[in-house]
Parts: sequence; structure tokens; C-alpha cells
Amino acid sequence: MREGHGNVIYRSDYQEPAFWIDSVDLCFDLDPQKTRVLNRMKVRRNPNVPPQALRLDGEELNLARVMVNGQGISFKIDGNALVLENVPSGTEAFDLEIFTTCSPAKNTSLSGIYTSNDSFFTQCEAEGFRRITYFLDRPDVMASYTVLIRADKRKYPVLLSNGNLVEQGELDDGRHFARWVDPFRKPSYLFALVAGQLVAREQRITSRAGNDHLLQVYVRPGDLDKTEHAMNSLMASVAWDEARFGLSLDLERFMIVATSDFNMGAMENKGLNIFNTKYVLASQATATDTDFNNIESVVGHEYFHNWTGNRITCRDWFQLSLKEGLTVFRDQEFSMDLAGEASARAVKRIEDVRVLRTAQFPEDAGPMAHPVRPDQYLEINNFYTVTIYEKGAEVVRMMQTLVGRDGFRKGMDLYFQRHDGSAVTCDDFAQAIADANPDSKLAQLLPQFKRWYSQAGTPRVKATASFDADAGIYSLTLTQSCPATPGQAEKEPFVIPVGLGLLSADGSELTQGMHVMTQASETLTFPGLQGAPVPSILRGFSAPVVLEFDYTDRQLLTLLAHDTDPFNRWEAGQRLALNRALAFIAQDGLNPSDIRLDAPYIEAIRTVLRHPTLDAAFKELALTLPAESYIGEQLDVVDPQRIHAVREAMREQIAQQLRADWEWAFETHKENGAYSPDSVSSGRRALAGMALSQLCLASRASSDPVWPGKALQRFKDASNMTDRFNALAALVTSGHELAAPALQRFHAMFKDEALVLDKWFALQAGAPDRGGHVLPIVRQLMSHPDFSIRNPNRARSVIFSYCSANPGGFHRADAAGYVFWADKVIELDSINPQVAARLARALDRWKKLAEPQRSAAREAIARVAAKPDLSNDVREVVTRALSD
Ligand code: B3K
Ligand code: ZN
Repeated sequence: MREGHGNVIYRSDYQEPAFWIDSVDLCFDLDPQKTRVLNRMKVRRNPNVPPQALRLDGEELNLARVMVNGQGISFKIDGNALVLENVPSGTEAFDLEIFTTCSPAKNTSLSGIYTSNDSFFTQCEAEGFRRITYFLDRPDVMASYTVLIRADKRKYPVLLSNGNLVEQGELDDGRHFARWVDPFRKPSYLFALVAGQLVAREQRITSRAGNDHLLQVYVRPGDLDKTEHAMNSLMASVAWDEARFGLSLDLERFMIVATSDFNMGAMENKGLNIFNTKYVLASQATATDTDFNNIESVVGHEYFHNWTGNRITCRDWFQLSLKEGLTVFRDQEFSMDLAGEASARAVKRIEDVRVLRTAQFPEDAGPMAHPVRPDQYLEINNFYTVTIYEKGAEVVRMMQTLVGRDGFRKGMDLYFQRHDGSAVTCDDFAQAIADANPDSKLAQLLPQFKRWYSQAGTPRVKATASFDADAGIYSLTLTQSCPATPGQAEKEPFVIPVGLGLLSADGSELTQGMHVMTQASETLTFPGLQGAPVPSILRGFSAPVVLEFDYTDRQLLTLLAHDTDPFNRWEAGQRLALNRALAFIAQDGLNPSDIRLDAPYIEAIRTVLRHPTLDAAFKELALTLPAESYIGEQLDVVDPQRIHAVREAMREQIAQQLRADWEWAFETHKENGAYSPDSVSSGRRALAGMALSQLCLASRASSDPVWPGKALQRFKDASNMTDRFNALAALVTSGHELAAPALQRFHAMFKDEALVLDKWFALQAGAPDRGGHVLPIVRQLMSHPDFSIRNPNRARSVIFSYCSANPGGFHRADAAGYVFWADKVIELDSINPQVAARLARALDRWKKLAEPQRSAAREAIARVAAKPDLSNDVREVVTRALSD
């Protein structure tokens, strides 16, 4: 590590803070250029820690005054810290007053306090509060907050902060004020302030517990008609947490505010959630079914943090998954419970597993691999990862599997009984779940189970089977291993719950159960069988592992047709497709256009498509081929362009061979009556959209204009964004000439809808590459008048859609994709390091690339790494990528 660039922080170095801050009284005079912040705190020494100077965190602040108990005091600035050597020596509380200024208008990092569309917003997690005032900016310092906001009344009529509004009124010179008091102690990362011209949808509710609450969703004037779904999602969240976990809303008022400039999805500030507009605004004309679903789950997620994150928070940032893994688990359960019946729940489970496998498994196998509870970091913002979130959620899910749903509820109750109001660790959580279920497998195996928190890497479970026909005994041997990850060469065996079922050759279920694996290798025997069964292993994806089993095609076809576990039914279809893709990729000299899919496979997927009782949503998932990135993960050496070509060729084959079936599917699913985003009608739209896309693709080979013409018509006539966008995408992804006028028309229709324009940009930057045509389009898009690299949503819609979501277009043999990537990482780093560091991760897996891409990618990463003055964010990512 080069000196003077920030240091690596280690979990093992944790110490309690040397001081506590009991209360914070903040006074803001808002001005975009120069905002004044007066911070008056009650501070006292922590008697558990040896006496030392008070070191406060601060960044990008202009310090004007420091006073202790009303008197000036000597101080020094040491790097980013404000150091006070001479604060009172006893353990009595003292008053500390600090006056600083900062410039929200110049803050392009969107961390701390910043302006967006002439309004003020804050983002403090993880370490943004130190960009607002000097503080002990760490989650274990919990204080009571009072906030006075003063600002020009005409420009900033709405002034919001956490908690309850206790006073408001007029000031001289057209200014006004509002005073907010948060009744709960909180860490600084949950502080929030919003000021601007905003309007709110309001809803009064009475909770199960009988209390009245005011719910508000604030947006810019003109967007109010797009807030109904967010409000409904919020009401559903409040009701669900009461019903499922007995957790009620603890505030009189709960506010959501949307902003179009936001680094991530949303933020759970106490009583004042701040959201990316993408996860608030929706109307049938502008948002797709996926958008509606995402809004429901993100609104739920942030709301559920009110208990899991805010009432009980993290002791230190290494414990991040304590709140994130648990809250993702809760939002997944919420969406499943709202989806209703078993098949819709299974669809949600499949979607969640798909995210885990296409994003988290590669992370766990790459240079940024880290345990669910990491041991070290350079920049904490780099650790808001799919491992902390999604794998963390799987770890919580396994606990629920081991103690049962009711046992898990008991565990949560005990967790709140023990720790409400404090900052705790992942160990505390696991202990509470185990202690509430003393007779459970979790309690018996707790130390071993907790290896899920400490060991990185995706475990592999290899299954081998044999059948003794004479004795009628089937034996299944399960062997687990886990590959080395950075800093962790050897791994100990995990506790792995393995959902199991056995099917007879004709597809009827013989037995089912849950086996909890604890050893490196275990053999299970099943006596009394008439013939060799078909095993259905890892049902429901009961653990976040890679399951290796040499299924025959015949076995997979049986599972695809008959498995009672919908997850494994879907998985069987994926394996059939994956095996074919891998075989084609490996076949030397095979030209993708010569690919022929075998009849049994085609017949099997035709049966799924035509199935009389399967849900449309399930069919759409089952007929979607494994993602290019997932196929790549199965290979030691990756040629992304070949993977793309093979997958596209398979798609085209399926399009042609099932043409009549796709026509049937489109005709029978295209009409869905009045728009509603429910799971049944959204599933039907998804399947109709897929059918249309396949029909446009099939027309390409025959140059038949009928289906592209129908797609254009549907694009024009659609009454909702899902159908309209699917039709547009069908034209764009099939490369049809009608795509250009349709894109033009789409832009003209939605030129004032930022979130829809993001879709327009993303569709073009992520389109299937034909002979390298996408990169020039990406460059053109970046000089489009509607493009701005400073807006994270827009930057993601073009740059990320190309670099992270379009492997076939990005990994060019001429390295032009990588040159573009390096230029953009460097450019973004000087604007917004968090966004830049996300982009930097697009080349995480460069070591697996085939030549010439491998060398070219390394060169591009090295060029970024050589740049002086990189942020810690980007430096950590590229340094790790280049290390062995
Ligand atoms: N807790 C925030 C994420 C903060 C990210 C900081 N870089 C949103 C969430 O997980 O709900
Ligand atoms: Zn979260």
C-alpha cells in the first residue's frame, strides 16, 4: 500500500470508542455554495478505554470554531481528523461546539450533503456524516438528535429531518425554519436532511397495535401521480412486519423522499428514507412489471431496516451483513408472502437464486472475494456487495431452515429482547437464534455453522450415486470442498442443509427430506427401492453452494417434467441448456451458425411451453437460457464472444424450431385486460414478450417481415410500459431495421421521463453485439444531449450496461472495450468514487479471459492503477484485481 493514501482497517483491531456522544444539536443554514453547520454535542469519556485525545472524523469541511464548555480550546488537524488534546479529564459529560461550513453544490460524490435539482439531500452511510460535521462517525456511537434547519422559504419550502417536526416558523429575509427531534438514539449514518420544492402523497394508517401513523412519499411536483404503488408497498410493508414478526412502526411519521441523483437504490435513515426515483416512481405508462416489483421490494427492504438495522444496528462495519443479509432475507420473504401461492413464491425464489449465482458466485471466485463478515477493508463502500447482501441473506435463510419458521420467529423475538437499542455483532444474532431453539440443529452445530460468516468462497458439493439392484439400496455420497480465496487457502467443512427428494424413473416421488451435512464426505443410503431412482438434490436451493452431479439427460428430462420441487424443476431445464452450451463451446472449429439442438431437448422445452398448468412466469424463467456470465463461470478459460455467439445461436434455434409454439404462446398471452402488476398478469406479459422476441429472431433468418411488423404495431399500441418495452426490445435485440424508427419514436414519446430514457439508453448499450457495432453506439450515446456522466442512473444506463451487462460487446479482441472502460473509470473517479469503483469491478474476472483479451484487460487495469490520486474506492478494486 502506498503511503498517504488511507490505511487498511482490520476487524481484529476493533476497540470501543474513547468517547461517547450522548446528544447532538445541529443547526443548518442552508446555502448551495456555503452551508453553515453548528454542531453542539454532549460528550463524555468512555471509562473502559485508557484516557486519550478526542479525535473526530471530518472530510471536506471548513472549520471556523471549536469550543468546549463555552470556551475556545486548542486543536490540531491531523490528516482528516480534528484532534482535541485538552478536553476535560473526568468522566463527566462536557459541551462540545463545532462550527463548520461546506459546499453542497460542489459535492459531486453524492456522499454527505449535496444538491440535486435545486434541492438538498444527504447520504451518510457508511461515512458521509463526517462530510457534514466533525463527529465520531462510527456506528457504535449512538446519540439523540435535534435538528434545526433554516433556509430560503421560496426555494426550499419543505424542510425535513429524522423523527418528529416539533416547531416551524418564519424568519427575516424570506427565510424560514423547522425543528426536528428524533425520539430514538441512532448512529450518525442514519442521519438525514432534505430541503426543497417537494410535494407529498399522504396516507394515515392505524397499526394492528392500534397506533395512528402518517405515511408520506415526497417527490418533485409533477411526479405525484407516480407514487401510488410506492405508498401501497409501504402500507403492505408495515402490515407484513407486524403480522410476520410482531414488529410495529415506532414513529408517528414515516417519510420517503425520492431523488434522481443517488448512488444506490435507497437509504434507511430513521423515519426519513431517501430513495433513488427508480425505486419510487411508477405508472403503467412509464414503469415495467420488473420496476413495480423492485419498488415493492426496496420499499419493503428500507422499511424493514427500521428494526433490523436501526433499532438494532452494527457494532462496526465488518458486521454490515448483520443488518443487510437479514434485511434482504426479510424483503425476500415479504415479496414471497405477497406473491401468494406456491408457484409464484417459487418464481421469486428462482429469481433470487439467479442473482446469487450470476453475481455473487463470481464475486466469491474473484479478487474481491470476502467472507460475509469481512476481516479487512480499505474502503467500506466497496463492501456493499452481493456477498454481504445476497449471500448474507442465504445464511439467514439456512438458519430458518435449521430451526423452522416458528423457531426463527422465536429467535428474532429473543434478538430484540436482548439487543434492542444497541450496536451488535453477527455472533450476537446467530447466538440469539440458536438460544431460542436449544434443541435445534443450529444450536448443536453453531460454531461450525458460523463458518458461513468467516470463510469466503462458494462451497462445492459433489454428489455420486450407486444402486445395488439386488439389495434395492441406493447410496448417495456427498463430498464438500471450498476453493481457496484471497488470504484463505484452507477451509473447514460447512454446515450444509441439503433438500433431497427421490423420484422413480416414471417421475413419481418416492421420498423427500432435509439432510444436514457437516462432514467433508457423507454417504446416505435409501433401502427398499425397486429400481434406480432419480435424485433431486439441493431442493429449493437450500444452501448457497455449487452442486456437481453427473445427471444424465434422461434424469434431467424426468426432473424437468415431474419434480415436485419447482426450483429443481427449473434447475433441470437450466442444466440441460448449460450442458449443451458447454459442449458447443468446447467443440473445436464449430461455427455457431452450424449449431443444431437435439430433438429430445427441443421436445422437452416445447412441453414446458405448452404445459397446461404451469404458470406463465415459470415458463418464461424455464425457457430463458443460462446467462452468459453464468456459462462463463463454468469454464476455466473464457472467451466471452464465443459464449455470446453460442448462446445467441441456441436462442435462434429455439426460436425457429418452436416457431408455431411461440405464435401460440404470443396469441394466448398477449391480452391481459386492465393493467395490474400482479404476479399472474405480469407472468403472462413476460411470456408474451419472450414469444415476440423469439418470433422476431426467427424471422431474421427467413427475412420474413410479418413478426417485426407486428412487434412495431404492438410497440405503438401498447397500453403499458412492459408490453411497449418488450416489443421495442424484440426489434432491437433481433437487429431488425424497424428498430431504428421505433427507438426514435420511443425517445420522442418519453423525452421528459428520465427513468424511461435510462431504459432507452440501456437497451442500446446492452444490445447483442454484431461485429462490434455496439461500442460506436455507446460513444454516440455518450454525446447525446440527454447524457450526463454526473447522474449515476444515466451513467449506469450507458456505461455499465455496456461494460458489465454486455460481455459479447465489451470483450472485443481489439481491446477497444477495455480502453473505453479505463477511460471512464478514471473520469468517473474524479466525479464520484463510489460509482467509479463499481464500474472498476467490471474486469474482476480478467484472469479467466482467453488471449488476447486477458493481456489487454490486464494492461487496462494497470493503466488505471498507475494513475496518481486515485480514490481509496477505485484503488482497492484495481489493486486487488492485479494481485495474485
Ligand atoms: N444501507 C443502504 C446502503 C448504503 C450504501 C453506502 N455506500 C441501503 C440499503 O441497503 O438498504
Ligand atoms: Zn439494506
